[in-house]
This record gives sequence, structure tokens and C-alpha cells, in this order.
Amino acid sequence: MYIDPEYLKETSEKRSLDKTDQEIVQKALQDGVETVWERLAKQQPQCGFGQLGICCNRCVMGPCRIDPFGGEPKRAVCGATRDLIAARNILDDLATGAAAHSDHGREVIEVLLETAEGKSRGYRIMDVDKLKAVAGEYGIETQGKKKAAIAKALALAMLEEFGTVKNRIQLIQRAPDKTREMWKRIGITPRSVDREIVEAMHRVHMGVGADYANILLHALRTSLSDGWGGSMMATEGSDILFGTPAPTTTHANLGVLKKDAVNIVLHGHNPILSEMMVLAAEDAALKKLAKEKGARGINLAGMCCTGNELLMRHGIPIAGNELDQELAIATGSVEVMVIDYQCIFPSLTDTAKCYHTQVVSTSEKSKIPGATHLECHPESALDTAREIVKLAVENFPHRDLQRVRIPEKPMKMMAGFSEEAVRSALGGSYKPLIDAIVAGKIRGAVGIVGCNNPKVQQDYGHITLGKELIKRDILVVETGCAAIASGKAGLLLPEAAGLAGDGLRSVCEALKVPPVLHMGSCVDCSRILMLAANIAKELNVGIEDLPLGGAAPEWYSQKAISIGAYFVASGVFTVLDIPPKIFGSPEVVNLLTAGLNGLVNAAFAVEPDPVKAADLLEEVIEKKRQGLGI
Ligand code: MSK
Repeated sequence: MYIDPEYLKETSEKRSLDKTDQEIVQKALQDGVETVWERLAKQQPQCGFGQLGICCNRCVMGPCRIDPFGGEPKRAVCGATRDLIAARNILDDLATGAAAHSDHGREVIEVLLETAEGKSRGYRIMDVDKLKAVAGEYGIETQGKKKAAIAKALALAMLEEFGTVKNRIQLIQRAPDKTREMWKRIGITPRSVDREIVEAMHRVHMGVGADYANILLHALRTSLSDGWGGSMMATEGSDILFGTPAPTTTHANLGVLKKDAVNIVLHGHNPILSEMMVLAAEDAALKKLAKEKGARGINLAGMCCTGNELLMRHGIPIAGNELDQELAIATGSVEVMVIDYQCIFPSLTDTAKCYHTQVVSTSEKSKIPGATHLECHPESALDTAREIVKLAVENFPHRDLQRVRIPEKPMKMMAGFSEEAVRSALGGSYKPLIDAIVAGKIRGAVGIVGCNNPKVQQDYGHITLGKELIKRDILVVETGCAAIASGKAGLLLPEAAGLAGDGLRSVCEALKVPPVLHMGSCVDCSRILMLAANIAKELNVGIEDLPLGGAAPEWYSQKAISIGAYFVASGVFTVLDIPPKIFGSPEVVNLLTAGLNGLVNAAFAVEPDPVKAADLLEEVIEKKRQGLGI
């Protein structure tokens, strides 16, 4: 369809920072494909009560809303105030995010158990050292035992973490003593993963307390059960099964799709099936079939966090982050998009209908009308993966070459910085990093995490904040869609050290690492916690004492609320660029942005301008440095 070139240019530049994304935004517009941006426009104006967090739809005495200007109604039908409604809403969202991460973690550990019992096919224990080390933390004897026996004992111990009656998740022992003491003092030590989430659901029921502060404290405890529980088990279980990531070089952006190959995009979060897809794509018979169908090969590309898992461990190129899922299809070159769960637009099958793309759903939890459902089970996952690859190969001849446009230049990038890889890049100990921080060459570190959100130009928040921080000699560590944004923008290359301040640049050049380190998927924010914990332990302080910060510049998801909350509860000041739905309650805002400082020596800030967000982070980092006397 003809569209004024000026309009195309302007619109695509408003939507995304990345040139390759802009190119395909234009193509999607020309093809008449509805995307997330059109849907956002159709929702305007969005509900003000909802944005302020002061509407309640929990029971059928409602729905209720509170007058944000202090007039009537001041209370819901049940009597709830704006503070209670806002606190319950945010706890509900946070618990949803913690549940998503933790349920993912549980599935990984279940596969570890089935692998140990010889019931899965295609899976192997790849990191035996980590298996033994983590088993040791659980008090499991490893001497003289076979790896399958250790893995079985560990998987059972980890599954117990979800409903343990010990009243303490084992992995919180990884936090420094001082930080754990702080949690104990204010009563937020996480007791078990499921317990905190179930209790959160209980607490948001009508008539279960009216004290907003008490509700928000439980939100912190629930988030800790995610960061130091469900997410950490997802990371450790995946490392044990698939290998702990080490630095690797690959490519990012929609240009990783290939004109002459069968393109399969792997989208979602859980690596269980996608790991088998990596094996299946190497199958000689399927490669031969691809040739017979006219393709030069089979090309796997990642999307969102399933993509991050694959690029961290296998260097599989990544096509993009959250707002790229529709754009990848709009290139007209994707034979199959495989989805597991989380961050997958429910309308993706409608997008796919505009081209020849088939969407294949693989989780019993995440079915989408219009998708082909091929369910992944560990005992047959390899066969399922082969079936999906075959489907994609057979779909290749249906590609309409007239409607294909793939951006030309994929960006080179480096990833694979697990906590272990960071330590090893430093020569086996944190001492060089600590020395650089003490000497002021590196002022501190900030974890930039989270998603894209169509309310912000795609990647603008991540990239502007990242560049500002490295310029100020602040090391940046990233996960999730933030890390993919940096990959597309070239910040994950050692050469990007040229954009850093003199101190950080000299450290990066000496170590040959980028100033922005890709640490993995959303659940791998647990790697950031481990990095912080290990540095704090070496200095004999709490995480809350370190010159660290967190940021989620373009967040959208409930999982990001949980991540932000466990950063803050662990003592890390965290800036959100998009306001959470709490601003209808000044009391809730005050507790989360100021009051928490008195409890966990950290709080949230909300700052839409990434340059000003960098100012806030720098200020806190300098204060913490003063506190440490450095
Ligand atoms: S995929 S949670 S959009 S980071 Fe983890 Fe990206 Fe956010 Fe999903």
C-alpha cells in the first residue's frame, strides 16, 4: 500500500531507535499489518484511574474507584482506601511476576530430575562442577557419588524450596550475613517460593488487612522468594543442564534472519524445548530436506529471553527484543515462530496470517488460537523439536519472495557473562574489580534490566541510560530485553569502551570486555544478585552498602516489578522510567520512594528522562562510596 514516505520515516523513527527496526516498522505499515503501536493508539486515552492504581476490580461489590483529587468517593464499597487499593494492586502484579519466574524455575528443575532418573531424552548434565557445588550448598554428599544420583538429590531438594517448611529458602544463604540480618530484622526473609506467592494472593482478597505498609512489606518478601528462589533455581538448573555461559560472540537485530535459509525464531523464556531445537536443527536428514526444498540451510534465531538463553550458551544470533516479535514476522522471512511462554503477544497468530509464518505453541500453559500446538515433554522433546524443524522446512517454499525484506547489517555482539565468567575474566577473583572500584576507576555498577514498552521509543531508554552511565565510569550489567537493545546498538562490543569514561575504558581495554556486560535472560537477574553478593562478602559488608544501582527504563511486565522489588529489598536503589500504577496514593509512593531507605537502605525512584535517571544513580553510587570510605 502506498504511504507518504515522510510519514513512514517519521513514524518509524518515533517507534524505534534502531535503524533495522525502523526499516521493518515501515514495511509493516506498508503491508497494513496491525502491530503493538496501532493497538496502543486505539486504546487512547487509557483509563486514568487504572494508571493511578486506584481502581479495584477484585470483588463484585465493585468495580470501584477513588477520586484522585480527594473528593468522593474516598472509599470503595467494602471500605478500602486509595492506599489499600494501590498497595493490593501492586502486590497482585508483583506476585504474578514472581510466579511467572518461579514456575519457569520449577519446570527446569523438573527436567533436571527427569534427566537424573533417565526419563528424559536428549538432555544431559553439562556442568558437573556446578552440579556438585550447588549440591554442596544443600548439604548433599557428592564424594564418590555418580552425577545422576547427585542431580536427583539436588533436584528434589530444590523442588522442596517451593513449599519448604524450614521457613527459609536455602539459596538466601548466598546473601551476605549483614543483608540477611536486615531481612530478618524487618521480617521479610522469604520462607518458601509458593508460600509467599500464595500468601500474596490471600492478602489481596477483600477483608484481609487494611494496612498498606504491611502489604508492601509482604511484596518485598515475595520478590525475594523470586530473586533468591525461583529465578535463581531457574538459572542454576539451566546452567547445570545446558552449561554455564562463557563469553561468546554472535550477532543481533532482524538482519540475523536469512534470505536463503529456513528461518525459525525461538521466542519466550524457557530454554527446555529450544535447547532441543538446537540439536534438531543439526539433524542431517532435516538439513538435506531443507536443501531439497530450495533452502541453503536451517537458521535458528532467538527472540526475547529464550533468545538470550540460547545466545548466552550457544552464540545463537538474536533477532530482537519484545517489540521485535511482530516485526520479525513482518520481514516475511520467518517460516516458524516457536513460542514457549511469557511476553508473547496474544495476537501473534493474526500477525502471522498476513504472511506464510506458522506459530507453534509448545507449552500446555500457553496455547494461542490459530497456533499449531506441539507440546513439549522432556521424554519426547527432541522428537517434538525435529517435528517443528520439519514443519518449518516444509513451509519454506510457501515464502512469498516479493514480500520479503530483511535488514542487511546484523550487529556483532559479545555475550555470555555469567557470574562465573565475570570472575574468570577478572583472573579468578573479584580483587581486580574491587581494586578498580576502590581506586575510583570504576565508580560503581548498575544493572539495567527489563523490557520494551510501546509508550517509549523502542530501546531509547536502555541505550541513553547505558551510554550515560558508562560515560561516568559506571559499569553496566544487563539482562533481558535491555541487553538485546544494547546488542543491537553495538554497546556489547569491547570497542564500545571508547564511549566510556577514562577509568572504565582502561579496565575494559585491559580485560578486553565491553563496558556493558550481557548477563542473560530475565531470570538471570539472579546472576546480578550473585555478583553483588560475592563482592559484598569479599568486602565484609552488605549488598546495601555497595555502590550499585538498578534500572528498568522501558519495563512493562509484572516480572519487572518483582525484579525491581528484589533489587530494592536486597539494598539496591532502583530507577523506573515508566511510572508504576501507584500514583493515586501519595502514601504508597512515599513509602516506596523514601520510606524503604530506613528499612533496606534503598528505595525506588521514578524518572522518565534517562539522563536524569543517570544523575540519580550516580548520586546514590557516590553516597554509597562515601559510606564505604572510598
Ligand atoms: S523478555 S520480561 S519483555 S525483559 Fe524476558 Fe523482555 Fe521483559 Fe519479557
